Amino acid sequence: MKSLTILLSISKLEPTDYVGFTFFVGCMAMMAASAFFFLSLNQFDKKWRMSVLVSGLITFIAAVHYFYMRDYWASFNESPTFFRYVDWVLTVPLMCVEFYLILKVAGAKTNLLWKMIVLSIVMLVTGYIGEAVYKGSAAIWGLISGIAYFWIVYEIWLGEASKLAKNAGGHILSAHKILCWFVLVGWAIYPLGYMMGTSGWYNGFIPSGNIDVAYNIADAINKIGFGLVIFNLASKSQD
Ligand SMILES: *C/C=C(C)/C=C/C=C(C)/C=C/C1=C(C)CCCC1(C)C
Repeated sequence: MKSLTILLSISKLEPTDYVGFTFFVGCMAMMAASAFFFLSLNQFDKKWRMSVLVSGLITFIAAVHYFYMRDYWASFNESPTFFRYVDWVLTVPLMCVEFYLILKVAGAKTNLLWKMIVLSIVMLVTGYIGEAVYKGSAAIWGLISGIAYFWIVYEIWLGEASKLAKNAGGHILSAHKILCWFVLVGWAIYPLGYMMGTSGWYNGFIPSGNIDVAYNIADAINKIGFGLVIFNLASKSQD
């Protein structure tokens, strides 16, 4: 029903609606970044093209979701949780694919790829259950999601992926390290947003409030920033 109303409504953005504004800016930033990545493709060696293409796909998928999320927010003044998670479940596994793609040169095997994809999907599906389905037990679902998140962090900082990056050295190692910081710091904004929007043991010290601004800022930093690190790696590895 709501999705039908979205299609039919001509939603308007109020000038005082700063949350809606961040959806709008998010949409534009993701579109601009996608154009940038796609149009740069030809300047790269074949072996880097796939990585840059995936960077563009990540921001493009996000741009489309931001278009809908902006509309949803403007129409209902409610968090577009469903669109948010559909976006994440498509883009986060692609970010995991990026780790694999840049480490392939150093001999990364597809089992690393699948491990990262499965972990990210477990993280997001359990997060969605806690945020939208069984809100009463948000803390437990968040915990399961958090374990999957830390597993990913472990994998890239200390596990197989980090060993491959060390073997590769040079530009690949430096890019890998920056991406590791994105996952540890940039991605940590999401569980904080989750705790702001759900109830659990953490409510005593984490303020509750609208979580969309936090998610929107995090998405812009993580998706565009991540893509630029890959872009930079591809440019440097040209010569
Ligand atoms: C572009 C979108 C990105 C990088 C989204 C990342 C999302 C997360 C790292 C979400 C993590 C969560 C937890 C670790 C626990 C609580 C539930 C989530 C799904 C918000």
